[in-house]
Amino acid sequence: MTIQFPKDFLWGTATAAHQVEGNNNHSDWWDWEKIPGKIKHGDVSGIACDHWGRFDEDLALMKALGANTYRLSVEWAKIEPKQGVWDEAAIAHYAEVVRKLLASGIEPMITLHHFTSPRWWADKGYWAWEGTAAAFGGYAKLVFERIAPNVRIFTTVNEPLVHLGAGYIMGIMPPEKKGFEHLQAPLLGMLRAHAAAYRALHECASAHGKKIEVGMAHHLRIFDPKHTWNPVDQLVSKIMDAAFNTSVPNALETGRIRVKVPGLLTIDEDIPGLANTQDYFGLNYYSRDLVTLGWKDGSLQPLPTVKKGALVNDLGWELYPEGFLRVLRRVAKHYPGKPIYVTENGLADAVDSRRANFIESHVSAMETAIGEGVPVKAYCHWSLLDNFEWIEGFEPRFGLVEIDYATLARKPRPSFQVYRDLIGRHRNDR
Ligand code: IFM
Repeated sequence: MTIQFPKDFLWGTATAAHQVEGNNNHSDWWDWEKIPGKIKHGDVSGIACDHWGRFDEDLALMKALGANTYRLSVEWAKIEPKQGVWDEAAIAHYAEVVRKLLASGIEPMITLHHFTSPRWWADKGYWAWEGTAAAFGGYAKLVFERIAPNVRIFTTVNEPLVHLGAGYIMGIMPPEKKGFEHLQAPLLGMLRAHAAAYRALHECASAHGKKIEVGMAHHLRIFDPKHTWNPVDQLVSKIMDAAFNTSVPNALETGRIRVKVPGLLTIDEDIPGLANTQDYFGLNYYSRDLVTLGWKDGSLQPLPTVKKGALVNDLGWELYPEGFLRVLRRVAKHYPGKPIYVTENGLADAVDSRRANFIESHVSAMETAIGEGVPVKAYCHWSLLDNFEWIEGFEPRFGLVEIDYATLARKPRPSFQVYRDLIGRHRNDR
């Protein structure tokens, strides 16, 4: 099916500060990643892709791609390296980045928190610290006023449950807490901080006579039962789906966070000021898990597995474009009328043998959804550049553009041209 994409549809790419910029030396990750055994091959982010120093070169790549949006994160640890101390050079840098993007007809989408945190705030207890909502709200205000007064789309937190799940349940990212019992305090704190940032951004925008949209970027996965005939697997996949996919987005609508994983976790709290704090649905979609129940760390737990024989990416994640269509339909049904921005979608593919097809099949799923009336308004491919993939280090290659980490030279992959041609066919705003 070929349909007309909406005239104002945004086509582009996404990155995150720590993964590409380099020198994030006031952040929690800067210290943590240096502890032996934390990151594959002992990689450390270091200079990363030097996106900080080579932004003009990367902007030229975005222009060559024909993009009209770029989702980036600004780094709280660089902007406020010590509590209450704002770094003027960092602020000026980001303000310049925003100015250059706008001048190039590329609409910036700004994320405030993408996994990494200022060291001073980490030391106070991250999201669970009682001063967090005020601190995060103040940071949001600063970002709007000094960096992004002409930006329309803001994301407060990237993938809340991936970030908290890895840091507080699985213990594989800072602050390395392991066990479901650790989740409640940071999750509630994060939701309060989101509400504070949502308010701060909107208050600043109205004071400037601007209309903005604020939300989160939710990582939604398909959880199907491993054995479709097995009622236990059916139940477990439903539990995973409710906890991981719907608990936080629902909370931003209703003001009440409810997470239930029987025997492991029950959270049910009202958060004042949280209701109606997502103006759009930010969607990161990658893959599906086939879920079953099994023993892990001494307890019976939902276990994700990958379909036998499935086409996978270099990290072993199933490539499943049908899931993208399912997720888009579902978001449209559950949050009627809300614009959907695909804030991330991509794959690790070092030899670039699956990326072109991945992009085409996922855009085609989006086309089908739009044809059915699903209000998708943006697609950001993850990622513009190869980058530092957290505990996997630099090995996975998510970039449309290959980075030679010895020289930092950029080389567009063949799939870059495929995406460029696709944008050329579908962009309607010029
Ligand atoms: O690299 C990450 C990104 O930081 C968050 N979303 C998923 C990507 C690929 O794993």
